[in-house]
Amino acid sequence: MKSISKIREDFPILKAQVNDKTLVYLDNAATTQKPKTVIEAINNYYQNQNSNVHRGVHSLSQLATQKYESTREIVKNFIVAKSTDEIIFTRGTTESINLIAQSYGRSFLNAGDEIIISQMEHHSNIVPWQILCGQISVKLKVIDVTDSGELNLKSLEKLLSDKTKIVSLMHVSNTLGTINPIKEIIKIIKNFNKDIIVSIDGAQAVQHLKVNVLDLGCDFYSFSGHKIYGPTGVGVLYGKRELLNKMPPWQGGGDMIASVSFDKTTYNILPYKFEAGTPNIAGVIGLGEAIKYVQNLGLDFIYEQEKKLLDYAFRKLSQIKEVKIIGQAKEKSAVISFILKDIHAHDVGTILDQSGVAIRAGHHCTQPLMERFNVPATVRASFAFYNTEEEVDNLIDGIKKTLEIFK
Ligand code: C6P
Repeated sequence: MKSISKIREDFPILKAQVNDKTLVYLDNAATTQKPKTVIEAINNYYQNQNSNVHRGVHSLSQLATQKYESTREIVKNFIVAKSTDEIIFTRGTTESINLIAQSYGRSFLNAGDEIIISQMEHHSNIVPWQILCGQISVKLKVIDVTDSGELNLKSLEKLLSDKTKIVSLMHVSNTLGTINPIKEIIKIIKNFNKDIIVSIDGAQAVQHLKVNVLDLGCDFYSFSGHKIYGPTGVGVLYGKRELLNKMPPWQGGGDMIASVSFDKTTYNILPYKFEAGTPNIAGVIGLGEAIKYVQNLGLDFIYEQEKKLLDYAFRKLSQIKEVKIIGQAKEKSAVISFILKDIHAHDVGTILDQSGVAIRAGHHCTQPLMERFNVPATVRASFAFYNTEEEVDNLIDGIKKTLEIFK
């Protein structure tokens, strides 16, 4: 197994200087850094393989198509889907969830039907459903979050009804780090009514945990490339083939059609039916490399490494009496949110930045969750396997410096 210092050499940006200090990057939940293999694959595509996919008879187009489609195979194996037909490339988690809402939701739900989400969802798993509610008069119901930052499963059981048609929940919370017991939750939902569609937002999960969509039993699973060490602007929607087959396309254009005339247009087969227009070819190729990188390191190794960092950071932060940690679930991924006395999170973020420490300060696109915990914003440190205990110490030093300044 590679040492962490060797692993860090795979990520050129980790040597960057920020405010005359070596970057301490603790904002991995916002986006992860990219290993050289990903950067090189994207470069190589543009330098040597650039061509459009699925269109050309010429060799370069066939090469680009083969590279693009090989990522679909990599993703299929990575999340253990049954078929590459079930892997749709999107711009990211946000687009994947919008696709589900606009294609499945708009076609198969009726006025009065209900969709269940939770209080901890990211805005991208709230707003697409609210838009749908405005379009077809369906209702949104919300599962509460406990004081420790876990989903209240009793609340879920109370909310399930004959009207429930979709439940859409995050696998791992970007703000609290809570790992939701998704498999158990899906069991509860499907035991209640196997026809309820379960959509999982895996934006913060696939980079930390082994995900097997068949074992989970979900109907849809979404994630973003840039949070799993791949490029921005590319993501995945997994959907069960029988559902995707009966769903209408949500965008029209090139590639998603079988034939077009002014009298009648017929649509392409899966997965192309949902990929209108020239896709993010370089992004998809980069995503394939990113997943290979993660698989080479191994998710067991990644989990162990990040758990050590989480425990260390938790211990160190708990020793500072002015720190209040928000979200203390039993199962957590490597994300810690906290507030520092009454100092605004943005001030903490600015002072940490002066020491080269990058964290996120704000509501993390989870405003209803901020309201639940009665805070306007939090400071969030989120770790990746390439972070070190020394970097956690830099964070702690920055917090102490902030406390000094605001004394
Ligand atoms: N969370 C964060 O700093 P996109 O932007 O489509 O790649 O991902 C959206 C998204 C959806 N669900 C969850 C759980 C997420 O964490 C995110 C993105 C970033 O927490 C940016 S707000």
